Amino acid sequence: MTDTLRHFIDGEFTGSAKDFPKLSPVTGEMLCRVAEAGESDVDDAVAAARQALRGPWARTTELERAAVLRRVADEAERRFDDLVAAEVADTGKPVDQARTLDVPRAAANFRAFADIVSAAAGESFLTGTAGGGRALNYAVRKPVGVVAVIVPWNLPLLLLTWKVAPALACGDTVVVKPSEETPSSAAVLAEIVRDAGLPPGVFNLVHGFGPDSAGEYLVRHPGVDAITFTGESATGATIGRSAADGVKAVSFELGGKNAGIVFADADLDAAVAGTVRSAFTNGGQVCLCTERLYVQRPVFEEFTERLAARAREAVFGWPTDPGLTTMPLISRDHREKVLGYYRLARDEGAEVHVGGDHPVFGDARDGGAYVRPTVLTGLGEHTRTNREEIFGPVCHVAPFDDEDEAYALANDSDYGLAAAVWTRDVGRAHRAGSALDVGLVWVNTWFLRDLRSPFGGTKASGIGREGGLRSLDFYTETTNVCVDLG
Ligand code: NAD
Ligand code: 6OD
Repeated sequence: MTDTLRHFIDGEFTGSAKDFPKLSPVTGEMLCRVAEAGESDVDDAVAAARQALRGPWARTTELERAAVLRRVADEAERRFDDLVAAEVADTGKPVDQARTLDVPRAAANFRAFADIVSAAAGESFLTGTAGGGRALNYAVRKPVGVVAVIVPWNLPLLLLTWKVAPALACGDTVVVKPSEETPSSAAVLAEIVRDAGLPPGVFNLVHGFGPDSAGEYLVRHPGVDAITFTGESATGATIGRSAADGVKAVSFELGGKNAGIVFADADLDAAVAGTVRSAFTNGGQVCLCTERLYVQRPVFEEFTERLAARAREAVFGWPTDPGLTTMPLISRDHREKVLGYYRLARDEGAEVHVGGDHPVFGDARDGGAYVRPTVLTGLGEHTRTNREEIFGPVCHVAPFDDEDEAYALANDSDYGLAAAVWTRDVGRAHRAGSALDVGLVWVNTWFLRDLRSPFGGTKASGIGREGGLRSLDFYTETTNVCVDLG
């Protein structure tokens, strides 16, 4: 791949005066160059999106838009291999994972929101009037307008389509900006929506960075009505300030420092296997990953040793190899950050049971961004290692004695995204759901998704919820109509 990836504006692929290189996380070699949008490109994309709001798209019904979304899903399935290739090239993730998680979820997102918008009921109330008659109140959902969709690099296509699908279902138009690290699957998606018959200007794509680049130009653009953002909490705060100036609606899905809790009554085989997934999937680069694990004291040592043993067996390879349990981090910069946390953990007094460094392959992968999965113990709750999001394959394990202590430890965080609880006690399973100050609690599982359910975080992990009807609430404006029936 040596071409320059271009923006997609008003139904056409367009370039820019500036571009930047995209490097492979597997080897560090250049994969392609990518156009970097300047202010005028972002102006063009927003203008196209605004214009499309006044065109045929504005006259579509919910069922017509649902039919378009299903065509997009069909087309995504037809382009399955292209999407897998794009996602694997940009991230270095195992082909097996892209084929079973990332790419199927793109089609599923379009189908789910086609169903959700088709089935959504309206609201109406009969109201008494002063004269003894009746008035009818009913709520009309309208598109919120032009939505800026800004997403990160860890699950690029899954996260992009998670926002584009409901926005289109609601009749909005979008300008999307994928991460500078993962431009390729978004470019294939532009071809897919075009070929599925989406009118020009409804879906626009600009590439570039955040500050002083496409991201910043987009969020402060007066033609943008709403911003849906997934990424770091600090970036969310910056975008929030800009959104406040423009009085724009925001939906923020931000960082996590998620707890896992393993009670002594748990099925330990399932808890170990589940924690291997929750700590190390996607190289630990999932906002929902477990970075703090609390294990009830009677099983603490056994559990820690079993988790470390599984991490020691980590399977490295090339993305096309079967059976991989690892992948590179997204970039050398991110690898430096994660290795910096491995050093910090040692400086803060951690015992490193496994990992804490990077593998050496003796081949081209030494130019890539690999680190070893890492299991730590021995750190206090207020160390930086235990408070800051690392976003790598690393988990600190600490003991607890009783249920209240477990919840207190888990809740003692600036973040509040997700928790994974392992227990056979049904009452405790439900108590955990209420006691944990997070947006998502999984019991005896992790990252099991129903796209109709609410998704999002508390505290520094986000603002608002998406998923199911929550997404329809964000991607629409509601007008209440009150008619005096006499
Ligand atoms: P990031 O915040 O650095 O970047 C995310 C996106 O924002 C990128 O497209 C980037 O170019 C853009 N951006 C950066 N600065 C900007 C600015 N000033 N204005 C406009 N756009 C800007 O995040 P990242 O490093 O790409 O992703 C990792 C982070 O994302 C982690 O913190 C992770 O927890 C979080 N995340 C959260 C969720 C969730 O659902 N809560 C999901 C995935 C990832
Ligand atoms: O499953 C989803 O819908 C979702 N938004 C997942 C986020 C994963 C974070 O990295």
